[in-house]
Amino acid sequence: MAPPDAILGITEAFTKDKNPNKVNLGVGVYRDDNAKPWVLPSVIEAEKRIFSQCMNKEYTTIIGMREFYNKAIELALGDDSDILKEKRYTSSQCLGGTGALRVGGAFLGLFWRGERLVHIPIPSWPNHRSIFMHSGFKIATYSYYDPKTLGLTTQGLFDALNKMPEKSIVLLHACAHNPTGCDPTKEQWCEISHIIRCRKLYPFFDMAYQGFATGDTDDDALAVRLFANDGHTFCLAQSFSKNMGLYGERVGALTIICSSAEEAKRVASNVKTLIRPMYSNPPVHGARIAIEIFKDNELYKIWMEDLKTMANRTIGMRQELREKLIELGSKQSWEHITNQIGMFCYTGLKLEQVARLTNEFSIYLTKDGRIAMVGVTSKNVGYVAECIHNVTKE
Ligand code: CBA
Repeated sequence: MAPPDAILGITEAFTKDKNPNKVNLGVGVYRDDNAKPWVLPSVIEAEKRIFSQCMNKEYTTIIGMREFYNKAIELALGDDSDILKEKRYTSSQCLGGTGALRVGGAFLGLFWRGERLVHIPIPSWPNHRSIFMHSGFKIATYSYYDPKTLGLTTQGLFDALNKMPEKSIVLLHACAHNPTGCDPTKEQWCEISHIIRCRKLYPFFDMAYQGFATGDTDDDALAVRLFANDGHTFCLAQSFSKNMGLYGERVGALTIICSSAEEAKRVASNVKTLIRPMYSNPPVHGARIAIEIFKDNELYKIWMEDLKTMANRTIGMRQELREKLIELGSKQSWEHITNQIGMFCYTGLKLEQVARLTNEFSIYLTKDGRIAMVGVTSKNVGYVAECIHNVTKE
């Protein structure tokens, strides 16, 4: 038997639990204040429009729908991007962010496996390691987070980048780092870009949370746009699972930024040869939803509001959770709960404390102490705070 998945395995355990107070803070999926899945109003309207058009169910192309992937990359780079004007890129519709990472990994693996290492931050989303291993790469790690300060280890990160062998692939979380919720500042991103250029490293951005960090898609694209302006070539995996709430529809995009339009054509031809034997072509429904939202100004505005609704509810819950812990008399500051951004809070809870939360109180979270803030609601925040206080007081 293989072990259960570090994140999705938690939902399986949660489902079996009979405790009426149980709370699932494992997987990063947004919940409304009644702890129910939330279908975005923009998505509901987009689906109505799709159904009214009685579209056929034909296969799309190997790399999916042009209207989708062109708008996806525009969202990431901004519509005035030189890369787009010069056609120095190739994009493909993929199966969520995971699919985009996997196709990108396979493409790089075609040429560089055995030659180059993929460097992943410590900690990172556990699937990164598996995805690049399955793409044929050996994995190395780099310093990112300091458990003592519960924040970014700026110098540790710069030193690690400076020591990487030339031409290494560096996996970077574009925004709302999972699991820590700690992102570099603009100045730190500038320095990261500078080191990456000097060391001739190859960046691979994973952008699973655009719009989820600050509630603003442009602000969250800061790092990717900075690298684009600095002239890097890189891979970018985008997910629309979180920001459009299209989890099970599997909507994502892979873009490979190239040094010329001519190179981009050659890259695109190779990407097609990888996707065809993997899954032939992507599903159409979820991407059609995204297209409806992208192409209509009114719907787009509703989507932007939806994003703010999700981001603001999550930020509000961070505040409440911290206040409740202080009210309960916790001696710790819990400042990091409100300092961190995105879907998750990296609580700093130890393995034994996590085990107690789950075994004694039916609060489910990942073993590294990460809680999905998006699963905390005004109804369960008191219970979550009490239980965290219970396992953290001496
Ligand atoms: N990259 C990062 C950094 C992620 O956190 C996730 C999702 C993905 C995959 C890519 P998609 O569903 O579009 O393939 O996104 N991570 C989780 O939210 C969860 O969905 C999480 O709880 O960590 C998962 O698959 O593990």
